[in-house]
Amino acid sequence: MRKAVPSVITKIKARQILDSRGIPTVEVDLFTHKGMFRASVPSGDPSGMYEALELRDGDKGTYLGNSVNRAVKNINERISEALVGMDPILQSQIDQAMIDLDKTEKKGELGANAILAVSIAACKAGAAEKEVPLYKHIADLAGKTNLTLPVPAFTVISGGKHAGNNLAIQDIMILPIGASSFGEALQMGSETYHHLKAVIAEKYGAHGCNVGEDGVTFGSIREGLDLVKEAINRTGYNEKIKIAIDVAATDFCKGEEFLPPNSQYPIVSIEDPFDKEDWEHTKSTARVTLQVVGDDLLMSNPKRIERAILDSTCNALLLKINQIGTVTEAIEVVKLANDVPWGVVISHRSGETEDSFIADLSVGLASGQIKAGAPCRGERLAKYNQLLHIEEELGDHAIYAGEDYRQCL
Ligand code: 2PG
Ligand code: MG
Repeated sequence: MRKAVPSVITKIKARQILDSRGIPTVEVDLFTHKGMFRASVPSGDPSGMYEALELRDGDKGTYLGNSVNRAVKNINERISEALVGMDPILQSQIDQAMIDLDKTEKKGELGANAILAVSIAACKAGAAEKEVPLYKHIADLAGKTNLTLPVPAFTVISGGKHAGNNLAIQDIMILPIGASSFGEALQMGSETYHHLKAVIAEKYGAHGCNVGEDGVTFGSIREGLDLVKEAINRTGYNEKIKIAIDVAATDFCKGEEFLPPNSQYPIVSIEDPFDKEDWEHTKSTARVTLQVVGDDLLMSNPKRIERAILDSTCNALLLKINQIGTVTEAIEVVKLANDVPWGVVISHRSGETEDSFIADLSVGLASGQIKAGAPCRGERLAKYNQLLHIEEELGDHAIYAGEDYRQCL
């Protein structure tokens, strides 16, 4: 319901903060007559030339070249000048104004980190202006009516670039698809995680457990899967918890087939089984019933998503909002995936902040799945705990995606 005096953006103030890896990132405070709305952006290992560009200062003497003072300045001067006076409800107009101001394909002029921070803050302000929860505002923007709590993909073992161990693949995750609510799924994830710590400590001693960038870290693929299977057995949830893996093959193999030993393990989802430019091998995944998630393959880029849809090179989209750069464009690529229909995983980055925006995004877009790391570390739990808040707020209307996690349209 609109008021007699519509609220407008009155001020935008950005600053540099540090992310969960201790690397600078952008935070913004956006003001309307309703108050102040804060947002910050994540950062990950860059996947390649098709993703939106993070603007970093490159001065090796300051934060090893990673400071984001130019992106902050772009918000405080150019973006602020363009957006002050705009109605925060008009998300697509706000995002388009920044795209027009930037004028480059990959948002390298203002920085995708600058643009996304403002886009998210404006989305929060838009929800407040309408006096609805953030997830509801996002659902309205996307034309969705079926608010749904996603199945969480909890990272329980990290490898690859995210950990200092010998495990080639990047993540082993657990999906509590048999839970009856998000709250129960979080309990299952936490219990499995703590059983896993005990299983590893019994086998290798306490030094076998480390906390990696997204969660716990560990050794070889089969060894890792056996440990996770044993931890799930100890919880007693067995059939209710499935396994997903992120191979992140670009980081370690070219043109080689990675075959998950899914006959022995309850693996239901596999991410990036081949190098990101290996479209030929990836085609072989079209025949599988397994969920094949495109992360590095797609880079959340609409052109690559369209190609993958035509070539049937995967059957699920991993959406990393900072690879695309605005809330409006994130909604559009999810629509592309929904139309196929593909599964949709809303994803965090390895470098995160306490901002829980992706939790609301996953409910508003009814993505069915969220990947936000281990059930430990504050910046990961910020997302999972926000989903608890949303479930509580929705009460009897709360729907947990559960076994429909791949086709939650
Ligand atoms: C991934 C993500 C999250 P990064 O590969 O799925 O784990 O990693 O943010 O480093 O790209
Ligand atoms: Mg990945």
